[in-house]
This record gives sequence, C-alpha cells and structure tokens, in this order.
Amino acid sequence: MSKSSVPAWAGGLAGLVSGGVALGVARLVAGVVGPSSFPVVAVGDTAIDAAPAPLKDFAIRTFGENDKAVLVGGVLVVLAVVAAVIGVSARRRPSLGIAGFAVFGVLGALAVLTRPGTGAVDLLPTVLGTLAGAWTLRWLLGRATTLVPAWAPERAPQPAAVHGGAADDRHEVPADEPERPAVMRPGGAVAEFDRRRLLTGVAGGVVVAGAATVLGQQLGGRQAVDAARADVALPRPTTPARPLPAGVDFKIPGLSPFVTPNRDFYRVDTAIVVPQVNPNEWTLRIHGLVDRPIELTYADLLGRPLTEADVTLTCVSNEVGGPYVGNARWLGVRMADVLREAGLRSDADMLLSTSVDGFTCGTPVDVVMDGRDALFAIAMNGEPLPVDHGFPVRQVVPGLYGYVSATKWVVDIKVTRFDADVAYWTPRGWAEKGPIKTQSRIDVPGSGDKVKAGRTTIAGVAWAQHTGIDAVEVRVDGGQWRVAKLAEVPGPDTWRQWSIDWDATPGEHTIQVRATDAAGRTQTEQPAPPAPDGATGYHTITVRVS
Ligand SMILES: Nc1nc2c(c(=O)[nH]1)N[C@H]1C(S)=C(S)[C@@H](COP(=O)(O)O)O[C@H]1N2
Ligand SMILES: [Mo]
Repeated sequence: MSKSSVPAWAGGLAGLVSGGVALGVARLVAGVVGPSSFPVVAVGDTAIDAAPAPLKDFAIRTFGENDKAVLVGGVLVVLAVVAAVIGVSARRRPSLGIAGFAVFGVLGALAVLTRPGTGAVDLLPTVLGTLAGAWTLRWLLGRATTLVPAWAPERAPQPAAVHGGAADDRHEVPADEPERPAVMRPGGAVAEFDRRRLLTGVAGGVVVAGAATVLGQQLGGRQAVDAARADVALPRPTTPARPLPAGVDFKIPGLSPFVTPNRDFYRVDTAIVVPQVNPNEWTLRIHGLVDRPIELTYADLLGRPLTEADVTLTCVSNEVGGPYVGNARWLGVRMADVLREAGLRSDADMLLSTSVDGFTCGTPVDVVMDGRDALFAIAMNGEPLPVDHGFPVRQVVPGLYGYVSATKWVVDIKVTRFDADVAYWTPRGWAEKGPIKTQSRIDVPGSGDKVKAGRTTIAGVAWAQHTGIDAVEVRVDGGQWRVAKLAEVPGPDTWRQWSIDWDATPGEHTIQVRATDAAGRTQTEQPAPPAPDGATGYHTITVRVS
C-alpha cells in the first residue's frame, strides 16, 4: 500500500541534515585521527591525483589558488544532492536510506585507504560518520510521522500512509491537498506527517553537525601548530644574505616589489587541507644511497649553521605573464652540508623528497651539490615559514621549478637515481627535470589598461634563477627593441626589476618584453604552454592610449 505521509521536501531536508551530521561526525573524528582521514578530503585528493594533467592545468589556470576550494565545494554539492535524494527515497523504504549511506561509506573508505600512509584507524571517521548519518536519517523520518488514532476525526485529513510501507504506490499526493479519508491500519492508527517534530529534529541535527565540524577543526591541530609556530625563536644566520643593494626596488606603483610579502606570495600545491605539522614532532630522515642515514629533529636543524639567501621561486604552471612567481629571503640549512654528512654516494643522481602528505619532488643531486644556496628552509622573510608555505621545513633550490625542488612540509629524503624512482608530477606529463626558463613579465601598465598619451613608464620583472638577467628589451607594435633600465640585484638567484619610458601616442598599442640571461641566451619568441617543462614566448599586452 502506502504513499508516504511524509512529503518529498521533508525527506530531502532530513537527508540533507543527516548528510551534514555524517560529515560533522567524520570531521570531528578526523580531528583526532588526522586530516587525510576525512573522507571528503580523501576523495578530493584522490580526484586531484587521478585527474589528467590537462584538467589539472585547466583548474590551476581557471581557479588559480582557489582550485582546491572549488573542488571541495563541488564534492560537497554532489554529496548534498545525493543526501537529499537518499532522504526522499528513504521515506518509503528506510532500507534505501541505510543502503545509500553505506554506498557512500564504502566509497569514502576506499578513497581514504588509497591515500599515502593511511591505515585502519583512518577509517574511523568514515565509518562513524556513516553510522551517525544513517541513524540520524532514521531518527528524523521517525519524528516526521506520528501515529494518531484513525477515529480521531480532527486529526485525519492529511494524505495518509503507513510510514515504512512498501513503495508500491507511485502517486504522489501534494501535502496540502484538502480533506481525504485516512488510510486505516489494523491497529486503528494512522501515520500522519508531523512537521513540527521533524523541524525540531532538523534543528537539533544542524546544531550537532555544526558543533562537530567546529570541534573537529579545532582538534585538527591548526591551533596547536599556530601556537608552536608562534613560539619558534629563529636563530641568527651563520651566513647572512648579502645586504640588498640600494637600487633593488624602483618602487613604481603596480610593479612587483622586489621582496614579495608572505601574504602575497603565490601558493601552488596538491594539498586540500594544509598539512599541520608540529615542529616538536617533525623529523627529517635522509636515507638511500648514503653511507650514514640520518634523522634530524627541528631542534637539530635550528642548531646547525644557517644560511640566508634571496631566492625567487617559480612554478612550472606559470603561463607567460602569469602570477606564479615570487621572491623571498629564506633562512635554512644548506642541503649539501647535510648530504655530505650522510655520506652521499657517487652513483646517486636524484633526491626524492617526500612531504608529510605524500607529495614528492625529484631533484638532481648535482644541482643541489654545486654550491648554490639549496636550503632546507625554516624561515621566509624573517618569520618561521607560514604554514601554507611548508612549516616547519621546506626545500628551496635556486634555478629549479617548484615541482622538482621546493617540497613543502618535507619529512623524508631518499637519495636515489632517476632510473630507479619517479616523483609526483613525472607520470602526470611533466618533465623529469625542471630547470627554470628565462622569462620576463610586464607589470605596468596592465593588459587592457587605458593610458594617457605622453611619457609613460613600462616596468616589470625578469628572471633566470642562478644564471642572472643581463638585459631586458621592450618593443611597441612590433617595432625596434629598446633596452630597458635594470634594477640592482643581490645575485643571480632573484628576479630583476626593469623599466623603460615610452612616449605613448593615441590609439591601441601592443607592448612586448624579452630578457637575455647572463649566459647570453635570449628568450625564444616561440610560444609554448606550461606543460611539460615551462611556458615560453614573449609576454605581450595591449593598451589603449588617449
Ligand atoms: N608538499 C608539497 N610541496 C610542494 C608542492 C606540493 O604540491 N606539495 N608543490 C610544489 C610546487 S609545484 C611549487 S611551484 C612550489 C610552490 O611553493 P609555494 O606554494 O610556497 O609558493 O611548492 C612545491 N612544493
Ligand atoms: Mo609548481
């Protein structure tokens, strides 16, 4: 028999809230067990790792630093829709509600188990969340109906059915349909929709879901790590950076400042939830092709000779003219010193560094050992590394794109060989080795800007890390290249500001820039996309002069 006495909207609402309770409980438990055990994150992480390279590039291009938020938002929207559908179906067949949650539990559990370094305890958030969700749905749907005596005439006008009856009746009856006779049950009672009890239950579910989520976030250690970070007393560098030359920054409005403030520094990584690593529990293991494997604590690192260096980081995903480049003053331990101490073997040619979240970089040994300021960095622009940028320790290697060198939250270095190990991005279509290509960018005017006729400043930055920039040239409307004025630099590892005056004449104009590095190589005009080993071509902008 049985139409459900519970209207579809009420089932959907119950499903939605039950889904919220499931996620809240999972979040709470994950707060204790660890962030990668939260199934939504595990599913997102799995999606990121499984996504084909072009899709990932598209996401980085389109959503920029919000790509992870967009992904998590997408996962949540899908979950919300499915939870609502589960709620609607469970009105007539509670077993469908259980089955629906079970399917999600299994998918979530599979995603969690495929994450690096997860084990059986990491299933707890998924299992407990799923149970809590299924239980909540049953409870809410139970509250949504009350049995009333069928003979009580004033209580009988609702479209009535037996809660939990078989779904053999496809006719939906609108909840507000006028008087119709109640369906009689053997016990003489009739199940009737009870809006008030459902809504109070829903309110309770919302409170539980919200409280569990907030509590889970706090337990998740963000605060503990923020506190530990605030407690770090940075030692003085043993080898300070060369003082910045006076003419390092033209201070032209709109031009990237020579030092990128930490809050403005680009961020690129695969982490949906930024790893929260407590420095007091952090260790760095160095093993593989070494005579004496070592394990360093954070205190060990701070106690070693510290080098300070100005280094510009660049992401291989940066399009010509793109924003994924930034310059900072880093403080850290020279990687070469640690490797020598470990007894680096001569047949090693790759350092496979692993982040606490499983991400890996493969860095050429010869680059790290050639004397440049390749660092296990602990500080950025005078403060302990921001959590987003790898706290407590990350690698910085001048001259290499971040994806092969700049491992954040680094915990393990396997000294190995390129023919024996493969790093994260290599099977995803990116080159095994990633030396940074010489590039230049126009910061002012901005592309599409309206410019007043007359003398105008064109300015930007150029970089060729560890080689240095020797010249920057600018041309307008494909005319003669003119040599730009270069700012000072402390060394070859940072970007270099440039500027040039231009007598702007009315009309639309195209401005292009190209740089020549200290090895005499001028950028190629040939456009190439970021994959597999870095974009090429001249940054070109158009302005309207009037
Ligand atoms: N753990 C971890 N480290 C990582 C990455 C990552 O995905 N995970 N991405 C790398 C890439 S591709 C770049 S360009 C730099 C970016 O560093 P930033 O976010 O501090 O600017 O980090 C590198 N280190
Ligand atoms: Mo990158």
